[in-house]
Amino acid sequence: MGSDNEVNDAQTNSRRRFLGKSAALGLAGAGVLAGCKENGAGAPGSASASAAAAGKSHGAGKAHVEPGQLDDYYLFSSGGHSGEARIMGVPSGRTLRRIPVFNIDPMVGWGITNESKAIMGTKPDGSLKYTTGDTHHVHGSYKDGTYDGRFLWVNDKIHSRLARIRMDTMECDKITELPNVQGFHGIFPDKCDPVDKSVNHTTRVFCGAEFAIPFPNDGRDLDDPSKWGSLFTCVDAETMDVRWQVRVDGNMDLTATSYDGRFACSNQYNTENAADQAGMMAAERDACVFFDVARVEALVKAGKFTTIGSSKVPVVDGRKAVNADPKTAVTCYVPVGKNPHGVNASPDGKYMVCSGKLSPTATVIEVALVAKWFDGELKTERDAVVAEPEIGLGPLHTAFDGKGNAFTTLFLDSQIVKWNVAAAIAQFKGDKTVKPVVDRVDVHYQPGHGYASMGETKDADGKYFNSGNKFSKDRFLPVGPLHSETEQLIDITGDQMVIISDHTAYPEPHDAIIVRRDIVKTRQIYNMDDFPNKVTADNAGITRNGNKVHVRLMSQAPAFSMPVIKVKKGDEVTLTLTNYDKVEDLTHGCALPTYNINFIVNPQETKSVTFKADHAGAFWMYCTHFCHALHLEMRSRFLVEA
Ligand code: CUK
Ligand code: CUA
Ligand code: CA
Repeated sequence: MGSDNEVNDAQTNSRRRFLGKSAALGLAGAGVLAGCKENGAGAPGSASASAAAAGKSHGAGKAHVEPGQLDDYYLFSSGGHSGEARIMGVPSGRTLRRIPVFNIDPMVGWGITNESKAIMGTKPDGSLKYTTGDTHHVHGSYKDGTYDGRFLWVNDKIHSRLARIRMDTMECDKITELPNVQGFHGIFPDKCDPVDKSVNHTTRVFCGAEFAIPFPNDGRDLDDPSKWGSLFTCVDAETMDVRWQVRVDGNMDLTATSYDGRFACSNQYNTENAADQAGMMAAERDACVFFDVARVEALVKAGKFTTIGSSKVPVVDGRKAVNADPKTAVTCYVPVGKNPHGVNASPDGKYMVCSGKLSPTATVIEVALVAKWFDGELKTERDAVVAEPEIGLGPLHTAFDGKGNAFTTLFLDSQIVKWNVAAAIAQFKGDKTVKPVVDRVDVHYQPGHGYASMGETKDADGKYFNSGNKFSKDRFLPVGPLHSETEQLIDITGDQMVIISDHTAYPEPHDAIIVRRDIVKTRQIYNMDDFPNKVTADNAGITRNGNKVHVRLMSQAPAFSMPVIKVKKGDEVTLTLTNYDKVEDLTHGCALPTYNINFIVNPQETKSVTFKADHAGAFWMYCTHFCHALHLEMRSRFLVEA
């Protein structure tokens, strides 16, 4: 009943999209792969695809969450070059919250209040150091191999910053700029302390840098990129200080950590250390570099490091030439498929999977064999590879169901492929009877990241997989040249995958994690005592010190504590506002015309702004957040005398 046509259309679209893509990018290597697909090698089984379409059409009800009912999972996603992080409900796809991090957000006043500016970082004149960000990866803090609900971390690729979000308030509380790196892309928290194994929770966050730059980047070596390099960075999870860095050969991309705490690793698509695209695709294989974290820290302790420029951060040399002896090496470069993209740890803790991107394969690396290499008991790094199944074109990221299956996004094929890890290993060992690929499903279109419910923890439950698609084309009502992205939710409980819903996403989330709702415990209201600058009945009012004026204001629905606030033109005004309402969800806003002030205070919260009163006149300071039947009447006169 038209389902075959739909499948054909999807495949034609996918092919057309791919051709457009490869022509536009001039991807010579990918063009060869396309020929491979048209010849049928590694082609998606169209029989299975139509069977899928026939049998996979009645899953839609599973995404429906009745009015008044709650979702089973939180989805925490990045927001790409919007610079924010986001929260959705799964399976409903309801948008629950946007968390400003590296961007300015007038809804909450992020980048406007003094408190948020202090977290974001300011220039000597008090203005923001950066107003842009590019978030790609969100990961949560761990305890006993699963999420503990304390923190989320998210990267900024543009300015190489790592941000932390407190999960009790879902607000960013710290941002750290990494020294001497560019294109900071992959992040992953450790799951247990690499040195003190009794500490079974996240202590460090690892950061991979994608772009090579001169050391230091102050104008030297501009014409000799062969001297440039990239650094792997370790940030302390509690203090958010940079602990150390490791210089590598080649670049880094995504990052993962082993469940036992010993290793962090990063896939490398530019082992060539090339400065142009052709050069980056020159080698037949690239690598996944593993870091023995305890060994790095022993070198730091022993003083065996250098520093770069004005940075005091210890930099350990992880390049191959000085790490040839496995027994003292801090790095191990395991060869993987050409220009790999993701690296993901399987929930049983045994494997790391790198997707091939320019190779139609995934490379499975056994963590225990990497450990053997570092112990001097494995002949070559290559011997840590235990499988390399052919899965399809343009594999990018892999997720797991906790039942031995992997789900990889195929960007060029516009598919999700489900494959069995044990079968792939058996096939690699020479068993010709096994077929690793279990199922394929067309997604719409060109998936980037894919992630499964609890899939990056030992509690992977195999319920949902979300495909974050990079192109939506015809899936939604057209809204102009800029399209929404499509997030497609897939039921992965059965042998066959079933797409159960399409959700829109504002461009453009990359990665996300899907977290069981019982893990997340948020505050209902703030604790007033957490704010040292809180306004009290005793200190409320106006104080003046020369031309510095401090206005201390309270809000309680439906009024601000002062109906009239009078200052003089030229004053530097600090306005501190404490919300005295205690009712959950009773937020007030504070907007001041002409002065570009706009922020909110949640129940029992305090925030402040500082500005120069450089316009004389009468300005109505009003509440922006609908709070009461008299919300519109909740306003005060801010008078600036000439
Ligand atoms: S990257 Cu975007 S789809 Cu930044 Cu994780 Cu792979
Ligand atoms: Cu207070 Cu609206
Ligand atoms: Ca390469």
